[in-house]
Amino acid sequence: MEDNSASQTSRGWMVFMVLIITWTPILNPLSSYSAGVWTNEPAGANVVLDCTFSSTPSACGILDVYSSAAVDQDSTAPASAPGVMRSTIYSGNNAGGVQIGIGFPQTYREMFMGLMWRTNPEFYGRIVHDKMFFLRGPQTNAYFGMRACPGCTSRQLGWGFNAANADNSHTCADSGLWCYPNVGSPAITIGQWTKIEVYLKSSTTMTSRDGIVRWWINGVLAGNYTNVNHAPYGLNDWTWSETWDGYVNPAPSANWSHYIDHLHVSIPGGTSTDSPPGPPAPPTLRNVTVP
Ligand SMILES: [Ca+2]
Repeated sequence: MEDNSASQTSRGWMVFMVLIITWTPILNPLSSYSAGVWTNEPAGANVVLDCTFSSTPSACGILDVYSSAAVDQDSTAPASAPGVMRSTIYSGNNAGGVQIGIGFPQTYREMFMGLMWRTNPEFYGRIVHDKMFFLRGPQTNAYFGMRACPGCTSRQLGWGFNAANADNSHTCADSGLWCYPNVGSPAITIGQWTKIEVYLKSSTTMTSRDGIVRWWINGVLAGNYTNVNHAPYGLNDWTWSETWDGYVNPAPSANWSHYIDHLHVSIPGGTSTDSPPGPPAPPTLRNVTVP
């Protein structure tokens, strides 16, 4: 015989547990960001910049070249609400936006960056790639941005080259000028907050094909190249620039805005001289006593 009372009790518990599981994310929607935001940051990395944009970029030591960054409030910002940095090109203009950046006092062989970012829903985009931020060093230039797809709601984040002195045509598309996400295809959605993480390792030389670039979208690995030529003289610069400086054609018919909630830069592995490996250390000579 079935025990109806026991069955009713267990069914009641099951309904209760389902409700708890169902409602927990709604009751605490941002817990995954508040604890361990940068989940792909190498362990032990030394933080050199952590900016909440609760005030101007300069409050974090970031230069605002044109004094055009706006400080807005957005309670939906995932990492450090409500302060956010806004960069806008206004409807009908061929120029606008910001150039903000920071140069570190020394160069590093590796660099990690975490960025919490979104556009506004009205963002349409250029007929060329929409440049966003640069991670670079002396005599090198490369950027992350959205592949050209004006008007698309779903966009692809890739790595592009801006310097003629690095040839990556052996591994990247468009004669080495555009590196697609080659692992996964997590898209970014216009208007929605997105967590972008990047890890870079300098190549030994401009032709050694042993540099590394990886990037993650909302924690999911999107791109992983381990044979690039980039930043052989080290990494020491983070810059955000849409390069909206006079050449946006056709001009936008609505305001286009980028928002940055939080920027985090750290140096994995310290300043190890073995990253990438250099020549072997000179041998230690010892006196040998012959009996
Ligand atoms: Ca913030």
